[in-house]
This record gives sequence, C-alpha cells and structure tokens, in this order.
Amino acid sequence: MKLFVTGGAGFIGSHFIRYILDQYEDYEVINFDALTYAGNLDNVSSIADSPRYQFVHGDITNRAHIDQVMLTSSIDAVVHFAAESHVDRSIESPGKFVETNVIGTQNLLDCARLYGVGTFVHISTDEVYGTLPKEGYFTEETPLAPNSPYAASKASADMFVRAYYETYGMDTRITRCSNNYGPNQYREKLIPVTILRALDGLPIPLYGDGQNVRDWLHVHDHCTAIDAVLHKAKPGSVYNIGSNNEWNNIDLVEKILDYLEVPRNQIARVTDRLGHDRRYAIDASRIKGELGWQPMHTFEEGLKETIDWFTEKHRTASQMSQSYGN
Ligand code: NAD
Ligand code: TDX
Repeated sequence: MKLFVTGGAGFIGSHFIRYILDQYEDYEVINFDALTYAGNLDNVSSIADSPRYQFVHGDITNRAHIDQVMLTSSIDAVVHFAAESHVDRSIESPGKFVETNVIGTQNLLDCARLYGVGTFVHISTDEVYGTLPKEGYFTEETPLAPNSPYAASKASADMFVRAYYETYGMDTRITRCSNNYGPNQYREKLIPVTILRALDGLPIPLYGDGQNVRDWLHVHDHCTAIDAVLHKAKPGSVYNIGSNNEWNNIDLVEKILDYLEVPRNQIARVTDRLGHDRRYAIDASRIKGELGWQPMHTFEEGLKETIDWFTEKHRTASQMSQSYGN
C-alpha cells in the first residue's frame, strides 16, 4: 500500500508515519507537508533515509502541488492530518484556518477523486461537537456545533468530506479524536507549555477558573485507531476516538508540577480564552465494538514518559545554547 500522508512533519502525523512504516514492512509513505511553524522534520528524522519514505515540501492550499505528486505516484490512500491546529491562533486569525482546513481539504478531495485514490481518511476532532455540560459524552450522532473558528473550520472540512462521499461515492472516512498528548507535541499546547515553562521557572498560564475538562489520549493510541479505520472501516463512516481519561486543567497542571517537583504557585491565572469550551468527553464505543480498537496506554505511564521526554529535550537545548554562548 502507498499512503499519501499530509501534515506528517507535525505532532500526530509524524507519529503515524513512523508507526505505519514500523507496523507494515511493505508499505510506502509520502509525507506531504508545508513545514509551517508547527512542522518539524526532526520529528521524522529516524525514517528520513528509509527507501519506503519520501518527503514532499508541499502546500495543500496549492492544488498544483498536490497534482504534481498524485499525477506521478499511484496512491492507495490519503491520510489527512495537515491543518492549522491551535484554537488560540484561530481566535487571532480565523482566515488562515479557512484557507488551510477548509480549502486545503477540498483541494485534496478533488485531487484524490481525479486521480482515483482508493480511500480518504480525514483526521478531524471532537471540537466539532462543541461543548458538554458536567454529564454526558459526544457520540457520532451528536450534532455538530463548533464554537471556535478552529472547530468551525474542521467541521466545514468534515461536511466537504461527507459531501464527496454522498455526491461522488468516494470512499471517505472521518475520525474525531479527543486531546492528544505525547512526545513531539508543539510547545504551544497545554501539556508542553506547562512542562517547558515549569522547567524555565516561568509562570504557567491557566485560562479562566481552570475547571475546563479535556479527555486526554496518548498519541500512539490515536495512531492504532487510525490504523483500524484505514484498514477496517466502511466508506462514509465516522468514528470517535478517546480513552475515558477526563482531567480538568488545574488538576492536570498540578499533577505535572508535582511530578517535576516545581511549586504549584508557579501557576498564573490569566484571562479566559474567548468562547472557551467547558468540557469534552468521548464515547468511543463504536470504534471499540465495530473495529475492535482498544487504547493501550495508561495516563500515569504515558504522562510520565511525556514529561521525561520534554525534560530531556529541554536539557539538551539548554546545553546547546550554553555551548554556543547564548
Ligand atoms: P500540528 O499543528 O502539530 O501539525 C500540523 C502539520 O500540518 C504541520 O506539520 C504543518 O506543517 C502541516 N501543515 C499545516 N498547514 C499545511 C498546509 N497548508 N499544507 C501542508 N501541510 C500543512 O497538528 P497535530 O496536533 O499533529 O494535529 C494533526 C491533525 O489532528 C489536525 O488535523 C488536527 O485538527 C487533528 N487533531 C489534533 C488533536 C490534538 O490534540 N493535537 C486532537 C484531535 C484532532
Ligand atoms: O496556556 C494554556 N493554558 C490553558 O489553560 C493553554 C495553551 C491552554 N489552556 C487550556 C485551554 C484548554 O481548556 O488547556 C486546555 C487545552 O488547551 P490546548 O492544549 O490549546 O488544546 P485544545 O484547545 O483543547 O485543543 C486541542 O485538542 C483538540 C488541540 O489543540 C486541537 O488541535 C484538537 O482538535
């Protein structure tokens, strides 16, 4: 199988490519990535020399870039991660999110249809469902009610994916995952922000009352779920992905500080995010029941591994800057 993976220099995409090449000895992967601020080829340096891996510096908002690759390569499936992914940036500059997440996805769908790509897996998010009260879970039947420009752009992309299935009969599949954590996550997201600022002795910004709830999933468990959808799901299907691991932000930040033995008074309460969703929680019973997927990582072990990874990266970066006299 030859996969065309978009956004493979980012956090989740890079884990997915490494996982796939490791798991399937005869698979080939093209990593199509624009290398925005969030893309980093260090995330895929361990496979850079593999004969089954090819990096293409391309932009999904530019159709000609996609055409060039799809015209000359026989692609079996697209796995589409590329996106502007940070909610705070979407509040500052929504237009970029429409360009990348909506137009970019529609470009990819058009090209995949034109060049007869078999399967199109679209990586979406639980944020398309909006927010939950204290009780209840998002199921695949929950109506879409995006609240941030980021979530609105992802929901719009989902609607195009659905339309290409309904209108053209394309084999599209959508996954909606909860918050991921793990090594390589870009430093703007809550867990890296907390670890890196704690290590630097800087205030850790906690939005609002800190009681917002997120449902954390290890990135490797997300990859095994996408693998199941790619290989076992039906055309037109939608799957939620999550591991019933809800934490409110204050408890999570304190847990990280305690592990690092950094005093909790480093937390700084700051103005709340506009339109801040109160709670996300995923009902993943469909993917478990229909595709036999199960998460493997416990949060205790996965979070420690993640903190240790960022701590080591921080130590190495500090040594480098000292040796260059910065
Ligand atoms: P990320 O921001 O770490 O990486 C995004 C990648 O996409 C980067 O490598 C970037 O260079 C690339 N990219 C951006 N614009 C591009 C363009 N125009 N053309 C080609 N490449 C482009 O994102 P992530 O956290 O790895 O998220 C990956 C996907 O998973 C996104 O679609 C996101 O919406 C979804 N998702 C993320 C989470 C999460 O917790 N991180 C949860 C659910 C769903
Ligand atoms: O400095 C911070 N302080 C803070 O209190 C940051 C960066 C975040 N927060 C809060 C906001 C959220 O309630 O922490 C929670 C998590 O924030 P993010 O890490 O920005 O993630 P979130 O907004 O929940 O979105 C993430 O999960 C769903 C990803 O960024 C999305 O791409 C994904 O779709």
